[in-house]
Amino acid sequence: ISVIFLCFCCLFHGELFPLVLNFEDRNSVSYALAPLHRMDLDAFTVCMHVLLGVPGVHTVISYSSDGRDNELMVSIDTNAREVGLWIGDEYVNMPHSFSTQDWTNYCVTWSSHSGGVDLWINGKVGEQRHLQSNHRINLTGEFVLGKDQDGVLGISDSDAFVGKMTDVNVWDYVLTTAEIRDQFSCERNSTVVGNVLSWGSSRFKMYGGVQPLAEPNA
Ligand SMILES: [Ca+2]
Repeated sequence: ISVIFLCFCCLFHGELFPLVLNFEDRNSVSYALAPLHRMDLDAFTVCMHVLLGVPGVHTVISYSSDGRDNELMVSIDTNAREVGLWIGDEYVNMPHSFSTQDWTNYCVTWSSHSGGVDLWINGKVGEQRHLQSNHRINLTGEFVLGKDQDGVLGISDSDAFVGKMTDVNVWDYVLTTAEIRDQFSCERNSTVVGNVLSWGSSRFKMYGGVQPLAEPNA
């Protein structure tokens, strides 16, 4: 078990600053735990920069509560070209036509007021879907990065993340279009880092083959 303080990292002038998490394979014990601020969410934005290593389904971030294995989870399916979102054990898929082998910025926003879900890829929004209006997400534990969390202590090795990720942030509100584009282009203002999960100021615990990379292209 290693506990490492992650430096601020961000896309800037085409380069990624440290720090990047590297998930080399689908090793079942390879994941990271990210602390979260305990709260009830009635809206959120989750954003990330990822470089996917192999085709398939990649679980980026997951959270399970006492009663729900899939209280909050975001996965990226390169074969189906869609992003999957679980909230409160209900699922919606967000198809898109985007395809790349390069670093990509994904954001997913949700608001319980309407249940509206939006997917942003590199600062461009897709068609709105709906999920779990009037639901509240009770956050009490930790986020799992790179694996699907089931139960309080369970880690599933299906749909494991393979590749590199950085700038995984979670906010407790829906970012505006300008804020989404700011975090994509890494404008250094207060909205770049999430207030629920704060990349660069949170201490992460890494297990198995997850490695921090100082140089993302090394
Ligand atoms: Ca789960």
